[in-house]
Amino acid sequence: MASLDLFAGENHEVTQFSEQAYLLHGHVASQADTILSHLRDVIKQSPLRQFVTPGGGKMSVRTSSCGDFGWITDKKGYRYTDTDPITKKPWPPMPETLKTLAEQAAAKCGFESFSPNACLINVYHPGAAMGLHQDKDESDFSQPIVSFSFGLPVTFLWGGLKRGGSPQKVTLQHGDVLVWGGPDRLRYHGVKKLANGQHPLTGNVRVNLTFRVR
Ligand SMILES: O=C(O)CCC(=O)C(=O)O
Ligand SMILES: [Mn+2]
Repeated sequence: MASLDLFAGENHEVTQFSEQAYLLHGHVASQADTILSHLRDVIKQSPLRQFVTPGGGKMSVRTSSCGDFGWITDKKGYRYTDTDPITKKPWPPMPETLKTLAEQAAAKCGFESFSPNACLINVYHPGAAMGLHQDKDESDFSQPIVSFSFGLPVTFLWGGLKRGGSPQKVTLQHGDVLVWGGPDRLRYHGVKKLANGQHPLTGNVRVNLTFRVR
């Protein structure tokens, strides 16, 4: 893992963990209070829920979305929708502050034209995990994924472009931002089971936001 000169002068450390995958340590930590309060508003409108995968299993993570599109799964498959299947209303708008922060993080990593129209909210309680998968329900893979993490730390798994092999392990802490795109856009990734813990801002959970161009 290398630190990049590209980011010299920034306060936060950056780790490049593959060709176009970057960990911006603590990058949104100072905005966490604001971001989490926006999320509370979103979740009041479109509640967290445990989706069922096409295979019939219930996901351990609790999910909602904001933006023009939200990611869903049910027996029919994985996809984006413009309305929340629970409320039957459009997904809550993506708060401008969140969109701007995600765009700025992408731009720092060389993705200047990123303008996300979907933000997936994942809330992990202890024991929740996400298996290795690709983010491939979007239509433009030239656009990166930008991911914010809050609350309890977790081990993020960074695999290859195909299944198999042993993934790299990257610890994600409160306020960390991941950006991946270009040749790394379709990498398999996931998170290990969340361990018990307490965080001053989130209690016993980890919150993850992924910003995408649907
Ligand atoms: O929780 C994370 O860090 C990753 C989430 C993820 O990969 C996804 O929602 O597709
Ligand atoms: Mn993913």
